[in-house]
Amino acid sequence: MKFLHLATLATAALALPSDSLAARQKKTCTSPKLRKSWAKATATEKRSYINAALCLATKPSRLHISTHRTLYDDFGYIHAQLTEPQRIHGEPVFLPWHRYFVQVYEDALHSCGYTGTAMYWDWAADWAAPSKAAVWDPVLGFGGNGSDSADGNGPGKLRVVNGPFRSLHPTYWNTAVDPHWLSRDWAPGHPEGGQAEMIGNAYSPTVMDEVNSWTVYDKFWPALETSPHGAVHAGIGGGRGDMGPVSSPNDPIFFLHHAMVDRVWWQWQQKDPQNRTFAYKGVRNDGQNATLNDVLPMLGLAPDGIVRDYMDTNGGALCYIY
Ligand SMILES: [Cu+2]
Repeated sequence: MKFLHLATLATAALALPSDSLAARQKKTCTSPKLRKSWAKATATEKRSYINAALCLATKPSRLHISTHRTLYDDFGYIHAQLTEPQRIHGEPVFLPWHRYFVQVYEDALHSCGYTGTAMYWDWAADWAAPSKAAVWDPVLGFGGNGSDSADGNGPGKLRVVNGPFRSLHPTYWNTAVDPHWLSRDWAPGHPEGGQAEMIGNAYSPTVMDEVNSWTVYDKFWPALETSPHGAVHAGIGGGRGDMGPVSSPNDPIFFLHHAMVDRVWWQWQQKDPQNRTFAYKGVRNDGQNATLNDVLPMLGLAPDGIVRDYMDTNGGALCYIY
């Protein structure tokens, strides 16, 4: 028994470098692709993106587990599994892990015929009236809020009733198998108290200036993760929508949100590339100091990565700019 355990550990240790090597697919990045804002993309680009996002729900799962069958469900599942217990939030790996995750999603869209790049929702530009943003367009967007009156889900989840994703039927709610229709539960605004809808005040220019004013990574990432990032999740997901629980990649808007988080980080890095591109510091949830050699687990959805290869969007395993 003991021998078996040691053997397993040894195999795991041996397997790590080659897996990571495969993950890196290191190539020189000579012509980085430009990631666009959804609001600025053409109708053709939007249609193509939406069709590929829908196609993921027709592709087989890569995970070989019996509870679900599609590549679409893999994303919500992986994110939930890596959050309970916590391995990807509240620690320095938050930014590079989600950067890699968005890239894995972009690659999956390519397997569904999409030829463009990941796109972002510039919520910092839309903070005062987030519900009016182009991303919620019922034809060339992700549809709108969930509805109290829509049946099919039960009372705990507000089904999205319009837009191209209204028939999405995610398998997971948090880590539990709980098939339901895609749900959203936008946080209402309180104009009398100066509170914007969807908790927009938490990603206002004032807040973004504060976040961006930090000059060291271990102050910058928690500021970005806690307020703007968390508020957008809670503002869209509320208590009864998919962006709330840890299976949040169920909602396709997750990837436009996280591309925006990635863009804020990228812009921060660009302000002082020499010092910030590989700036990576802080304490991990296991109490150890974070290092550039830390692993980015993908649980079989894609090869595990190494933080170092996901710090520079213009080198390592990546090749894009914003
Ligand atoms: Cu996350």
